[in-house]
Amino acid sequence: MIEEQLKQIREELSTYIKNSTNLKELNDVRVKAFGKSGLVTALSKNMREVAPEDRPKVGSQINAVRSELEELLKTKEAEFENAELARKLQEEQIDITEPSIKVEIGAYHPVADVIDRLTDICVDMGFSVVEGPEIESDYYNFEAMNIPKNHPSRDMQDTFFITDEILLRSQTSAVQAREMEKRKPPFKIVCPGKTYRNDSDATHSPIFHQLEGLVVDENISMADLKSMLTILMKRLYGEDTKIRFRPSFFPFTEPSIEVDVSCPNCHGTGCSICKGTGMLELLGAGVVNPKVLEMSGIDSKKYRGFAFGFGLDRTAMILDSISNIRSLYRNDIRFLEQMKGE
Ligand code: FA5
Repeated sequence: MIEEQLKQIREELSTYIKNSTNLKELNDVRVKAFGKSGLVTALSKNMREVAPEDRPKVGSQINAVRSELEELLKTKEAEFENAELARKLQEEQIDITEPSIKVEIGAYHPVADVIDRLTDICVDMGFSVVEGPEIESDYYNFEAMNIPKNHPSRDMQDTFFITDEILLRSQTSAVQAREMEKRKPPFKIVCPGKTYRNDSDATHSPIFHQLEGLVVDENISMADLKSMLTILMKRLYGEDTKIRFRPSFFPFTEPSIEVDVSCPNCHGTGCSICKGTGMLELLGAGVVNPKVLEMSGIDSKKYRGFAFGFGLDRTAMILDSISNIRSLYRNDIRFLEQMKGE
């Protein structure tokens, strides 16, 4: 009797397995066979009804059918899985001959690049890099720099005032007094940052960038300043760079100099960019006026200093042969593309 049932179950379930068309249907057959109330499970439960002497034989017949069905299920399952894998491989095929998507690589802005290069050279020379506020007080921008209120030397820098006492800094020299108040000599600092003046032509922009340098120590002289600047310029522009030191005037340095390098446009022959001189003014510098040291609480009998202020936009123009300062700020993609280099 049970043997008859077993035969019937075996045939019925094998047909279901063979005819199933997907994994879900196959799973339904598995439940139908081996689930809690599955057909094969029920047979095993009914073993009590089999005569004891027949039980081993019937038991092994049930096991044989169980193994056979399990094997069929496994084979069919593998079939479905392989078909699915083949489908995926076909659908998700990557065409390695197709041209790849171009990744656009940007470039450093010439001014950011110059800031990096100059600060790197200065750090190599033992300078610390500091920052100062762009919205500055009249005191730090002018008075602490030995430029009293109503003094004619203020006219050298056409300044954007916010109130009578607050302004957009017209020079990074404003960090000098801030740092002198904070630090004990000897020290060497550089400060790159934005500066603002009411200026606009081929070499002047209302927003531009400077890099201030200040060294305070005993026995500092003009010779130290000149040799330091010469090394710095040659490292920046190359060994054969033409540099010119000119006497100048700044209220906060005494003596003062201005430093020029050969014009990138005419290479020294004279053009409208360099106003016919063949050279472009790059920075102001000098030996720190003892009054400035004293105002910030540094003993000018013991310590001396030198300071310099690079115009970074001009430094970039010379490095990258840019003839108009406005090109740096127009955001013209054709110009920026050229800055990518190789
Ligand atoms: C100063 O600003 C002094 N603070 C520099 C200094 C520092 C002197 C420490 C002594 C000691 P000057 O006004 O010359 O100096 O400006 C310095 C440089 O900034 C100039 O040589 C020029 O390269 C750049 N510069 C000045 N005005 C502009 C502007 N409107 N646009 C672009 N660059 C400018």
